Amino acid sequence: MAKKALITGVTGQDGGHLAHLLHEKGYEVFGIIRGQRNPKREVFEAEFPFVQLIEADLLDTSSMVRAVQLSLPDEVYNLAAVSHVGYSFMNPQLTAQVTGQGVINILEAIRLSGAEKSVRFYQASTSEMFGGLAYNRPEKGYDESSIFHPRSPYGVAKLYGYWSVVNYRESYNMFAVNGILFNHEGPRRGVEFVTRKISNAVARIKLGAQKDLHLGNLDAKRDWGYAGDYVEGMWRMLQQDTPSDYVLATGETHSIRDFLDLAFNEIGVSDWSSYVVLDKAFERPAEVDLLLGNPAKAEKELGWKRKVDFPALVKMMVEHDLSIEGAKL
Ligand code: G4F
Repeated sequence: MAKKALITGVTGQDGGHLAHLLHEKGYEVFGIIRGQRNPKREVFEAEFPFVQLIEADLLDTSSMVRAVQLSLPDEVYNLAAVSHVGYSFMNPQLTAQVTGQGVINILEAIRLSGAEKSVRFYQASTSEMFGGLAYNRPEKGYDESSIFHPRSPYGVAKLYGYWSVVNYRESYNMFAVNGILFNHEGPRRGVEFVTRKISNAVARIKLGAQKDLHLGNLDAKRDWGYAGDYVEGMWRMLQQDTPSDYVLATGETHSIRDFLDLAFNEIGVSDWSSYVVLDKAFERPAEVDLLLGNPAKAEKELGWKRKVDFPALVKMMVEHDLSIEGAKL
């Protein structure tokens, strides 16, 4: 019989990649969709006709119980969150409820359905739980034993979710794991995130549809991988004999300036300074200056390794945006 998976956040970047991966692996895939007449539904159904959508909301545990009872999943992937760090500063309480408390709600929904012994649970934890250079950065990058020091309402809420997963594993013997994922990008990324904002703007500048690009802190460094590689790691975590938490990362870090160099290079521009406008509106009250992950445990125990490197990622994103933006003209 086909395995069944339930994905929250299925309409997001990782949800799309994961739905495709699980479908290819022969899973019956269920996804949570939020809200009445969600405008994303039509577009989503056109690309993912194989995903059975269930209307529910992480903030409403009874609806999550219903989703678990309807889908009877073998695996649950909690990818739903208020996921934009900048937005979380403007909406800290909503972020706490969805990104933090939401984890408890779905874990409780699994327990209330009596499925805590049969379901394997994946929690989308994040490198934003680490604080950056000033906060205990190990030589080889952050790993599973590094100290946390979140620097945003988003990071704080994710840390609550992280410890909730550990607590449910220890208290109820649940197969529940945290994937501590460093930044992962690609053509499915929303334009509110810096990589896609840049690739999209570069394409539009090339096509004459945009003049400049407003950005905040260009000196921050991130460990950027390709989202398609990372969902494979999520799945592998749930196929292990025993539950454990894993860092997924590339082991390299690059600045926003590095991303700009490569992206503008794709359209033949070597000096992007006349296109980029520094704009305080995109700076954050507290910044994580540097993220570098050490994926050694995942490489050893899961046999996972990223396939797409940084230059290939930037190229993929700019080429994609040139193609979709070109088609709009
Ligand atoms: O692309 P970002 O918004 O991603 P950020 O904050 O690193 O968070 C992403 O990765 C996390 C994993 O570490 C996830 F947990 C999280 O959900 C999300 O996917 O910003 C990256 C960097 C920051 O330092 C930001 O200050 O880019 C800097 N930046 C500079 N100008 C900008 C901009 N970020 C955005 N979004 N927009 C700008 O105009």
